[in-house]
Amino acid sequence: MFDPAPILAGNRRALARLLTHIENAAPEAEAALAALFPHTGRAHLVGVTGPPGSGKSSLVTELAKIYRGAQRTVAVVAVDPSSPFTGGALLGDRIRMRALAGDPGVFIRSMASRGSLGGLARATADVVKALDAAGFERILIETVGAGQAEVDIARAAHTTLVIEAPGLGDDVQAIKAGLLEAADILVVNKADQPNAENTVRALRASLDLAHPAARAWVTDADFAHHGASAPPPAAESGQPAEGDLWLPPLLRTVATEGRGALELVEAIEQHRAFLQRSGEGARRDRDRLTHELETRLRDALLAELVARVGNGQLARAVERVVAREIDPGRAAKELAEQYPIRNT
Ligand SMILES: Nc1nc2c(ncn2[C@@H]2O[C@H](COP(=O)(O)OP(=O)(O)O)[C@@H](O)[C@H]2O)c(=O)[nH]1
Ligand SMILES: [Mg+2]
Repeated sequence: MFDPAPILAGNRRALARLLTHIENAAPEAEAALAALFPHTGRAHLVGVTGPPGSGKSSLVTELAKIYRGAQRTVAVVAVDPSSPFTGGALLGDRIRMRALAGDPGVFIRSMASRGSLGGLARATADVVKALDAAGFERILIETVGAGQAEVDIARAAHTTLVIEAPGLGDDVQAIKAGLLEAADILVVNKADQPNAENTVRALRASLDLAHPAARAWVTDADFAHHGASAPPPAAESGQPAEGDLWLPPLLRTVATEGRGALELVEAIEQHRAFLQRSGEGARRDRDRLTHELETRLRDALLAELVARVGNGQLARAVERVVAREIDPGRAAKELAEQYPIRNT
């Protein structure tokens, strides 16, 4: 029997052990997560995504420092499938994070790259649940905004930051439209670089495409955060006449000097307040849990089906589809019909 008490009481060794079980998809993890689940839902999850080298880790460190200064406990989850646990990038992260070492109000975890990216996304979600149950108030999740799995991880957060920086080549183009749509706050880091304004301009142009109605609200005075939660424009057709609307602000930061980090924390907290008062937070929570339940149900049913019809039959169906003897839809239906629904 898993005893959740040590983790709920903040025992770091018990927590670290559980996180390892989760990463290894060990059988112990399932029971532990079930016991901890009623204690989740309190943390505010912040996804930090963007291209490699844009300064995500540097920014996350600054955000963590500010939260600690405000007596908030913070957990950091660094997800980078391209860098294994002992890889150079994460070593760099560790050195950077040394400023936070030894602080019992901070917990830092780098996710090892194991199995599929889908598996990584699930393991990350479960690691975050464990940290949430352990009482960390803010959980910062760093991911490289490269593929769908990373976008999914970022989307699973309450507040998603998309970080850009000048000098990364054709950088803004590299931001997937889906990622930009998922952005609650946009950051141009490395604002100390001379070509930062080009990045700001390019990002704002992309933002206009992703959020056409937001155009008038994207403000970006130097290192100042302007009220991002504005009433919708009365003149704009098709807009609700009242209610809360969040329009992603665009902020500039210099992570290496900590500039703009306080404004960024303020923007995150404003977004959190917006989610709470508008009901949008509850809606996102429901969406996230619905999605998780459906994904797990699909996986379970598929595993069950494969166990019943056998791999041979599945392989034969694939061959028939490849040979164009049968279309994938019919093949799936035929297999599914062999799955007896029990009424017990
Ligand atoms: N000039 C400048 N360099 C920065 C800034 N933020 C981060 N860097 C540097 O950019 C490099 C990549 O930063 P890192 O935080 O590891 O980026 P990540 O790959 O997105 O996590 C490091 O050498 C940082 O020191 C900044 O605001 N200005
Ligand atoms: Mg990093």
